[in-house]
Amino acid sequence: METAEDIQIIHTTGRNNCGGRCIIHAHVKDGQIIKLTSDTPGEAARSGQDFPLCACVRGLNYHKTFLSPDRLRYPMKRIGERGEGKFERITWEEAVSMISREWIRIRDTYGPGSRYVNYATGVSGLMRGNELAKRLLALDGGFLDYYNSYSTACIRQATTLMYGTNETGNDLADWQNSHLIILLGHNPMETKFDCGTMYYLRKAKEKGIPIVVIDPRKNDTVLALDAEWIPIRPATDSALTDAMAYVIVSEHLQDQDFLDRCCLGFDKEHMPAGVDPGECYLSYLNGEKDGIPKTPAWAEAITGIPADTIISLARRYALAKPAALIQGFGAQRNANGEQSVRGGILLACMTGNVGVSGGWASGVADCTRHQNPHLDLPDNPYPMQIPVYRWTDAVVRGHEMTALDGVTGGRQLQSDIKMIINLAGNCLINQHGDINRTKEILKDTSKCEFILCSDLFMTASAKFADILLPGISMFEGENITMPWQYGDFIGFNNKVIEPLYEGRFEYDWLVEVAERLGLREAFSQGRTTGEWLEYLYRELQKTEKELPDYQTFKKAGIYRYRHNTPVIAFEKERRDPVQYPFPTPSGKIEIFSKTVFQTEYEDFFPAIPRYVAPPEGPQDALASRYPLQLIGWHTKRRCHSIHDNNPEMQKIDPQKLWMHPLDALSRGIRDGDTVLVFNDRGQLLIPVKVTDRIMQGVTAMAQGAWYDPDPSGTDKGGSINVLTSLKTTPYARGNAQHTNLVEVRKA
Ligand SMILES: Nc1nc2c(c(=O)[nH]1)N[C@H]1C(S)=C(S)[C@@H](COP(=O)(O)OP(=O)(O)OC[C@H]3O[C@@H](n4cnc5c(=O)[nH]c(N)nc54)[C@H](O)[C@@H]3O)O[C@H]1N2
Ligand SMILES: Nc1nc2c(c(=O)[nH]1)N[C@H]1C(S)=C(S)[C@@H](COP(=O)(O)OP(=O)(O)OC[C@H]3O[C@@H](n4cnc5c(=O)[nH]c(N)nc54)[C@H](O)[C@@H]3O)O[C@H]1N2
Ligand SMILES: [Mo]
Repeated sequence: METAEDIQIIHTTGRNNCGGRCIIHAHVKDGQIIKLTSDTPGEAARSGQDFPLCACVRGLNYHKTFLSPDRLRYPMKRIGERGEGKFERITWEEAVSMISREWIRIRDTYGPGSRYVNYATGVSGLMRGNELAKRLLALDGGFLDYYNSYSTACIRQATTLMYGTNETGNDLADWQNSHLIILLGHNPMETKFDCGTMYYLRKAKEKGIPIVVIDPRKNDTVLALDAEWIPIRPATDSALTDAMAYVIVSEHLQDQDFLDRCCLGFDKEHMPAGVDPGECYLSYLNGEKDGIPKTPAWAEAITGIPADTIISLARRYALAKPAALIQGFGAQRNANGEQSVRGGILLACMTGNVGVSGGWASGVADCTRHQNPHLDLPDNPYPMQIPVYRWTDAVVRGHEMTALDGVTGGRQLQSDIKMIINLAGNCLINQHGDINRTKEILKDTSKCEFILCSDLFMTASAKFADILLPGISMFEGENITMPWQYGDFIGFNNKVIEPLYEGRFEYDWLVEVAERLGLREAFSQGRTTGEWLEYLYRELQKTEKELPDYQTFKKAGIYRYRHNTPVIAFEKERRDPVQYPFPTPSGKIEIFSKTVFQTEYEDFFPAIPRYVAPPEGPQDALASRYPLQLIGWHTKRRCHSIHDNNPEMQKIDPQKLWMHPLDALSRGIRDGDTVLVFNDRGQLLIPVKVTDRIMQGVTAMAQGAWYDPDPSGTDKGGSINVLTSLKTTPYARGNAQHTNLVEVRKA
């Protein structure tokens, strides 16, 4: 019989790139994990917290994903063509020698700017391979760095453009004070940003606060909250916000006092000096230059939302006082991404919902009440950076790239990328855009000469490695985990079991590479991973006085702060914008940006929030050949590409293409049929789910499925990035992976 003494419970937290960071209790018997449980409402209440940091179905299955027998077992070197997936076993000693040799050769041949560490979020902990590799490269002469993320390129840059900061969120508990909540491109029932969002939305619902979801799909959040659903054509949100603005102005519902005191560029009377006042937002809205007033009828033709619905939504939002228009990241991973964000912020300003309880300034809405621990990078001697989504460009034509391509920190890159370090990431292939083009670029070993990967599995990216190393999972080593935007806690990964096979944490072999470079001491400062964690925790304790001692924290696996100051973003700026200016160039919220007005971009980017018909949007001429819009979303069954190889997770939400019944009918397609989805970039096979949960003219498939091409190059895995484009957005140079035109036919 099993007794409690046989079973040891070790506390840990999730550490992939899911905002959830749930508490995991690992039940261990004879060195094996027998099950995982999580935080409960009762436990949370006992420790004085409103809600538990509770694992979802993925969290409770982490061991089944990460300890699967498909794990990479030992270091390997490529023997076939690059990307073919043929490898031969080598020793760790050989691996470290080969890495060091290539590292030095490439540095000495092409210079530090030829070395690049790919975006990678498989280990989103304090100690993570990609950041540690950057640390070593910085000590060794430098590397080409990136800015932006695949997550929030447009929303972060657009929020800063208007408010001068990303700290635009109230605390979530404040939603209880709203009279109306609008979720724009947000599906928190599936996409965890944290454990609080759904808790507080449910409370709002119970209180009777109306909730509206604007999304091309009737997403799981609509169902979970029994919310109102307004379907919209993808990449047209800014046409909706323009028309709502039009209604608000026509009916004199705007908070003119707030606009006059706090904003720049709404009307002619509040424009920056030296700019034609006719460039203001109101002139655009009334069609003073283009002759097109941005009426609800105008927006209906673009967004597919009936004019009456737009009118009623505008009135409700303007009159609710206060109301919260909350943006997810879905509408900004779009070819019109910056504008969708700016449109939301504009409406929050017009309705005076900024700086008030129950309101919401919109934008990315960070609300940082506690600092996270962090490992400082030494100064990078190579000053230039590229937008992250442009790394494939930098492999092909880096030496030509300039500010027009989004290069910062210098005039022009000095080199193409010749070495890529990809540790715990699948953005080399699976999660980056246009897989066929990316493969073609990476296959050519005369372009990027050396690719180093570390992962747990033979992913699509791992297959492109020259040296492929086995990592360790969250159960096999220590780390500290940090929340996303509203966490108010820090977590600890306790070591639960010994590393499987020959797996090693990235830091441990990087120290050996450092040794070969003569940088061991500078790199490691004599610390092991565990010693770094303790050191960095103690550094944090200097400012976060509430933190318990290290051993207590470690044993509990979590610390949740008890003292959180209530935050209403921009309260003082709203009250007294003269004494407390917004951190923008003008000190006001910049509805009109003079900086943008005076800058040259590769593609058109206006100085005001306004709809611009995007490439591959519904109005693109390409729609005559590829008439269906295709978006992705982040499914509950995966964290990006993680868990796709876990059969238990496959059952939860089988990979399917969502298609409206009328679009299916006109193509002779029936529910369950396998279809071919294609455009000029590629094609894939996938079963269809015919459903009225998606708007007519739009199709969708969850992002993250494992790319699995047949010999002719047709993907059988339902991996959306076969169809996505590498074209970046005009201002942020962000990834528009939700903006694609395709056609679908029965296979
Ligand atoms: N379960 C799960 N949770 C996750 C992740 C995961 O992979 N799995 N990933 C985490 C990470 S790293 C991130 S960055 C976030 C991602 O969070 P988000 O980017 O917010 O998630 P998405 O599912 O891409 O998009 C949210 C919603 O936007 C809708 N949408 C798409 N295009 C448009 C549009 O043009 N307009 C409007 N109004 N809506 C649109 C989609 O249908 C979707 O329902 O989630 C995090 N949480
Ligand atoms: N079309 C489309 N593409 C997208 C998105 C989209 O919405 N649409 N979303 C984008 C977003 S928001 C993001 S954040 C990126 C995410 O892109 P990635 O950061 O590439 O995310 P994952 O797919 O989670 O890849 C993590 C990798 O780490 C490995 N891994 C997991 N745990 C460990 C570990 O402990 N050690 C080691 N060594 N490896 C580990 C996993 O096996 C996996 O290969 O994808 C982007 N790509
Ligand atoms: Mo992300």
